[in-house]
Amino acid sequence: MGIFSSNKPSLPSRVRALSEAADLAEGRSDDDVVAGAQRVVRQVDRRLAFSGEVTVVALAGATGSGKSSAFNAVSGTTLAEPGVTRPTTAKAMAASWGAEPPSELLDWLEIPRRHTVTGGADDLEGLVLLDLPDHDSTELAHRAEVDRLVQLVDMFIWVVDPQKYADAALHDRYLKPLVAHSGVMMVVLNQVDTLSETELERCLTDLRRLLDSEGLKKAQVLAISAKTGRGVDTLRKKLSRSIADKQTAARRLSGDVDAAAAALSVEVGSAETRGLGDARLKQLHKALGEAAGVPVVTEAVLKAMRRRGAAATGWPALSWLTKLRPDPLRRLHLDQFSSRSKKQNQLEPARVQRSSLPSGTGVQKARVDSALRALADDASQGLPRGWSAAVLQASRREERLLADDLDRAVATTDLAMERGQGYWKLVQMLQWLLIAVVLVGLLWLGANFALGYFQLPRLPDAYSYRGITLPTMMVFGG
Ligand SMILES: Nc1nc2c(ncn2[C@@H]2O[C@H](COP(=O)(O)OP(=O)(O)O)[C@@H](O)[C@H]2O)c(=O)[nH]1
Ligand SMILES: [Mg+2]
Repeated sequence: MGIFSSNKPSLPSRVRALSEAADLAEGRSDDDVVAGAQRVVRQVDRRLAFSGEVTVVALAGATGSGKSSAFNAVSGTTLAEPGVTRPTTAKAMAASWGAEPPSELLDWLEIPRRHTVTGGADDLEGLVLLDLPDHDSTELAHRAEVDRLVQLVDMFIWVVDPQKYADAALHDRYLKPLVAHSGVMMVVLNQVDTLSETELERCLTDLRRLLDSEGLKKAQVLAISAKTGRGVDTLRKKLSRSIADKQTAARRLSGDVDAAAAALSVEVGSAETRGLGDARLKQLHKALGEAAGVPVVTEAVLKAMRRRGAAATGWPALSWLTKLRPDPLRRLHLDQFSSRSKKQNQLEPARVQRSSLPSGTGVQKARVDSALRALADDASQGLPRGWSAAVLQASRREERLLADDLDRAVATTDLAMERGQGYWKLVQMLQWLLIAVVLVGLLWLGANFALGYFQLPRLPDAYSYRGITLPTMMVFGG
């Protein structure tokens, strides 16, 4: 699948491919995985429909890590209330930079509390900064809101503090599952004013090592103090850069497509599609032919052909006797006259009547069955179980029609009984010629006998060999 190549096709075309794959996998692969892929397709379509000029960045983290403080420090406002008595509101808050607030995008994100940041430098133009609820809140609704928005935002800033940066709740529940999005992820170590420089260094090294071990090498790490303002400028610069190339949203969505495609690919398998083997096809065709009565027809045609050949080429004086025997094709109602043979007034089956064929026996049907199964097994080799079951099912879907089609195929086959009869004519002509020779010889001998009786001179001997005359030769030779 092109989805995994390093030289990736465009995001829209990859989404269409994912959509098609998910639709095809429906009912054949794990329902959750398929639903997940379909959700990603919907989300990408929705997000791409909104302006690419806007980048939505979420400040997320544990209670008291300093999300609200960082929000205020970056925005240069006091919109967020740091350190308020918990629980705080379950809803996220948004601050947007730029002349026009992206209302429709915020509607889609379902964020009711919105502010527009005016004044100051416009290096953050196009940024929508979200202050999320605490992911470790005792309130279920808060955690649910975090989980919902984590699916939708373009970029993450995980705010951690020196005490809880290695917290398993954060790493296991959020960071590791978001590995496909490490390119749009920052981990900000806040409250560094509480650390000595050596402690800070040790802390940063440990955090980096931890993230690397989780496969989050691309995630950026930054130390700030929302209180003293240390590192906040750097954070703003990094944000500004992420916004400037306007690719952050696409990068996030691309990660979603990658993750969904990878999950789906496990369900679909990566087996090469094999063609149908010749030997297996032959086996199936043979079984089908037998079930449809082809050998019976072949046998009957052969017998009929022999009989007719004998009738046509046998001694004309006796050939009527052969015609008295029943035609083997009549039993199968194969003795239909084709328009062509009617003209020639010749018995010639052109078509087989379907109703007259013996229907396949149990053995023959079982043979078709096993040939079909062998073919389906072959074709679905290496596929996950749901898919090989689908192949087998598909191979049987037209089974009812198959019997009909087979009957029709046999019934509409031209038996070509008129072929190969040219030499019958030749033999027939030869027969009559020889009979004529015998008759001429007899007449000749008779004439000589009559002439001798009346003591008249006999006919001159045209030719004789060792005393045997030509008319005698004609009679016996003919
Ligand atoms: N020393 C210090 N305290 C901070 C810093 N950032 C936030 N705090 C304090 O940590 C507490 C929680 O901060 P808050 O922004 O409300 O965290 P939130 O729960 O993640 O939104 C507040 O009392 C802040 O004053 C910082 O950089 N240094
Ligand atoms: Mg807060």
